[in-house]
Amino acid sequence: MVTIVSAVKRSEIVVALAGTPNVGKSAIFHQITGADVIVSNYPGTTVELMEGRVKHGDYDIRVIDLPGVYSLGAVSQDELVARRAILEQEPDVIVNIVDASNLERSLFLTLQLMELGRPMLVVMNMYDVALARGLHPSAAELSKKLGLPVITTVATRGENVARAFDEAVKIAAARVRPGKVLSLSRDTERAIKVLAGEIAKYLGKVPFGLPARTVAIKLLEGDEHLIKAVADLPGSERVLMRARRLAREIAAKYGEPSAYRIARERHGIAAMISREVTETVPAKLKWSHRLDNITSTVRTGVPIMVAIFAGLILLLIYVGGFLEGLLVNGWEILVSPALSGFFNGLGDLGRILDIGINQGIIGILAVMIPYILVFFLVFALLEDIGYLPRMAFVM
Ligand SMILES: Nc1nc2c(ncn2[C@@H]2O[C@H](COP(=O)(O)OP(=O)(O)O)[C@@H](O)[C@H]2O)c(=O)[nH]1
Ligand SMILES: [Mg+2]
Repeated sequence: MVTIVSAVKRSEIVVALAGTPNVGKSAIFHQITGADVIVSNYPGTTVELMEGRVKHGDYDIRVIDLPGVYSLGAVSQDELVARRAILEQEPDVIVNIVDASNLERSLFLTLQLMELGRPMLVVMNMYDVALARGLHPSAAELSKKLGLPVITTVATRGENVARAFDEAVKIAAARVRPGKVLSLSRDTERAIKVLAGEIAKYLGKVPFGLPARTVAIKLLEGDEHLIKAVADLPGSERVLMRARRLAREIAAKYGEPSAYRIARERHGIAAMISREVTETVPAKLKWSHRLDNITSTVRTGVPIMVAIFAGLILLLIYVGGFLEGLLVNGWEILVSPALSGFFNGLGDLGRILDIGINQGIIGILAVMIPYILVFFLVFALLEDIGYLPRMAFVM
């Protein structure tokens, strides 16, 4: 017998943007949706949710900008809304925006989003910031680790955003679900397996159509929202009791509440993936930084200081000497004869004055102006370019 699966063409696709705060979610949301945006409170909460509509090929797309959160726990209202919006609105694709320059922190949320088992795309934004910091996270490597498609973007410049959106729509239309499960520690996985077995066996149905493994993890974490959802179902008592017992065992073994233990294991996975997919290249220093480094470390700074002083002395000898010759000769050829002629006409006193004034002025022209002026000009320049404090530093 052939089962005919309903082939009704879905014309509406719901895309949910999820990510930690400040990863560029809004920047991407506005580029995708343009001006057609509705802001409303999520039902029963004070948390604002933005929604935009846009046409894409045959599809009407509804884009939801979820609150930025670091985790999908049920602790803060933002977290709960982000989670409820995903569980209740059933987006056809979750677009998880991560920060390429701080992957580790972003991936903690990614791991939790993956557990929801919905079609998903990872957008690695802030790629320019990562590169500027000498970080080269590889989209291909990350994709391999997560078992999800990954696209890099620079939202502020609009780079790759249209491609990411195309890809998201494709994933939604094809309903590709993440195939990969990232395992926690062996002990935790054992508890999860036992509890997931109980859930499958005793619970009439799984809340929100979540995978049994995910519900098991949430119950082990003592997640209020999921506990409530499970409590309404037939067969819940046995499952919840088992969950409490397993959570106590984890807590006793590790000396911390099971929720902390599970969070710690997720952090460990996030850190490991981030390390493994990111190549670190020392960022190219700007020339001013390099100059700063070489002038203010002793090994290179002292020779540079000696060279600058030697240069200053040579400059004084040559430029000062040249100016001295110019000024003294100029004075003696152009001014001195006329001055002497004038004073000599005044008799003996005049001759004495002539010698005094002439010598005095020649002294000024020979020393004060050429050497001291050059010296101060050079010092003013060194001060202005900021060398003097560096020189003081190496001394
Ligand atoms: N350099 C750089 N800045 C970005 C990028 N994407 C977003 N930003 C900036 O990062 C800040 C946070 O972006 P926003 O979209 O508000 O983040 P949200 O909190 O995730 O909604 C804003 O100042 C953006 O202009 C990017 O790819 N590169
Ligand atoms: Mg935002």
